[in-house]
Amino acid sequence: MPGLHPERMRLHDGRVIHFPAVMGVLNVTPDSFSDGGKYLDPERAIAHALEMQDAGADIIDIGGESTRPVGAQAVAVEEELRRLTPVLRGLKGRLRVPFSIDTRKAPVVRVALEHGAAIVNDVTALSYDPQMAALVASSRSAVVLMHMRGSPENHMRFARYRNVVIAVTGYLAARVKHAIRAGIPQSRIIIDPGIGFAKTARHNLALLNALPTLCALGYPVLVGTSRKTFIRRIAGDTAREIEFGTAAADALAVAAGASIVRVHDPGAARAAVRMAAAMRGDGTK
Ligand code: PMM
Repeated sequence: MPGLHPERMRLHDGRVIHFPAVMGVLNVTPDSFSDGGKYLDPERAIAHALEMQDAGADIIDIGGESTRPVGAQAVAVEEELRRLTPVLRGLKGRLRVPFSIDTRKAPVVRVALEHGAAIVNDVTALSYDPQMAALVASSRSAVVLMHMRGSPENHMRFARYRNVVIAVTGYLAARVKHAIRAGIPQSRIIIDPGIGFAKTARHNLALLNALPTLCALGYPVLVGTSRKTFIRRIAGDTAREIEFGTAAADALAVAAGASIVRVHDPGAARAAVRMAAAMRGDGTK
């Protein structure tokens, strides 16, 4: 099993992601929470992925279906692929850093893998599409298993817990077991508490405070707080307040043991993450 604070992950193509790492978000969607519609045009999406790479993103997370925490609309496989394919094609040979595909659907993963995806980011932790676990296992890609309740369309109805930390930790432990049983190696599994998914601000804060408990499961932990509603509520709603609030949350998440932060502004996150890693004693990366 990987150590408490894993230092790196080796991908199936031999590339290595050093932790703590910054994952830059590319939403090729009309309706994502903070950047919906901005990158629906393939040329703009491609340019933005390359900008994020230049700004210091270690991974680019590409998605064609919004999973925003307030009532996202389900998208058919054909539409998801129509949005993603020109972007994946356009990035071929230009993206040096690995990319993940943010989807819950196996047919979308298949196409992304053909275009070089190294990580599958499934917000349903391999529970939505029955073919997903076997596909991830056979492709030897890494996988992000995220906690959510309900579906991206209705999850806020399920934001009630006796103890959110115990619920999320137990769920992720069970999904890890499922992934391993399907043949996914332990060394390619990443877990994620799913900040904002079926969670109120109080739940998000409890989980961020409990990151050492999640890290104790022994897998790299990914945290996605970027521009989410609870950041806006706490830090303020101007662009600067949202960005500083996100950077503070990223730094503290890394200080508490997170291995990957998923963000819209990789430049800001990189500085915050480097600082936190240095203060945690990991050197300056
Ligand atoms: N958040 C969003 C989408 N995908 N994937 C993972 N693994 N973790 C997250 O926290 C996460 C995700 C929603 O945010 P966006 O609409 O700003 O991309």
